[in-house]
Amino acid sequence: MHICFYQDTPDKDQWLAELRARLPQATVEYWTPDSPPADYGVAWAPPQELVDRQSGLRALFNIGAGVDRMLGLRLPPELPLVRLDDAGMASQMVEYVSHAVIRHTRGFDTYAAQAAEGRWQQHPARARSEFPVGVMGLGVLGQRVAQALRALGFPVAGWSRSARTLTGLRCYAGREQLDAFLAATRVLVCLLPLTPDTENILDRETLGRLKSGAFLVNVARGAHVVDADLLALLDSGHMAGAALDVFRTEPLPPGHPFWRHPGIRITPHISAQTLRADSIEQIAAKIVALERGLPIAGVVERSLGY
Ligand code: NDP
Ligand code: OXD
Repeated sequence: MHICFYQDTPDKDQWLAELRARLPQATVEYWTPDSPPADYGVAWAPPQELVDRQSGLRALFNIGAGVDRMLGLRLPPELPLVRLDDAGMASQMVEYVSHAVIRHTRGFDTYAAQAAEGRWQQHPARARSEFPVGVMGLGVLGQRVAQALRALGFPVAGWSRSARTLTGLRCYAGREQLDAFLAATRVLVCLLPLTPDTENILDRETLGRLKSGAFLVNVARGAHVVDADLLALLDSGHMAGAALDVFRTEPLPPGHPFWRHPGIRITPHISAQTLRADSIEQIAAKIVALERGLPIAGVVERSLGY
């Protein structure tokens, strides 16, 4: 069995070594245009040339949960594309979003600013019921985040494409229920995949439907948000702030107004990082299953884009 690997990151040699150790029966090579035909591809953001030259792949594994970049390539229609399922990302996402929400709802930025001035001043506590949370995307990550915020005592609703029933969550589905979901939400968490249906979904109109003093946590993809609309709503006071981990252009360009906006907290796409050991274990187990003719989870529904 031959596996071609591609990921343009400093730890690519460790990936190769650990894939080889986990799959000793396989030949695992870093992909180059001269690589021999492989049975499986394991890649993050590969060039089109890899897909074009490796036309005999039995499956292509995406080293991430979001497959928008892979689907930006011309892939053979019948090639199974497999995403990472959690692989250690859900608990990181829970930590990141819980931190962002609590930092906002407890006013910790205000206290940090006061401490920097040496000022001792208490503000009235605010009830969690003042901050109804809405999680867009109730998949592998969104469900875990929604349940964690609920366990922290926030009222939590969720929105997905198909109707779902989840304990303790008010669930909304489809475009026809989007307005009602937004109107009931003050803290909006975006955990949608980026697809033609969800690109630019967070614009002046949708964000404008949130309860006033809204707060956005975007940990999905930058292209979900219309940047100028978010800035306008922050400046108008309709939105109280945003925690943004993902951007249309990454790295976020130095002159982008998000960097300077006092209501925006920025992190460099780290809310849930790919964990090498967990990811290799998951991918290798799926390759072994495929070799045995068994079904695997995480195969992308190409017609839906996620
Ligand atoms: P899943 O594919 O498991 O879940 C996607 C969810 O979004 C599902 O609930 C799905 O609905 C819903 N959805 C999809 N399209 C629509 C639509 N048009 N309208 C309403 N709901 C829709 O994804 P994950 O939870 O694993 O990951 C979500 C995204 O998070 C990834 O695609 C990726 O972009 C991002 N991500 C970001 C990371 C970071 O570090 N910042 C790390 C990892 C992921 P349904 O339930 O009906 O299928
Ligand atoms: C992913 C990501 O999609 O890291 O896994 O953004």
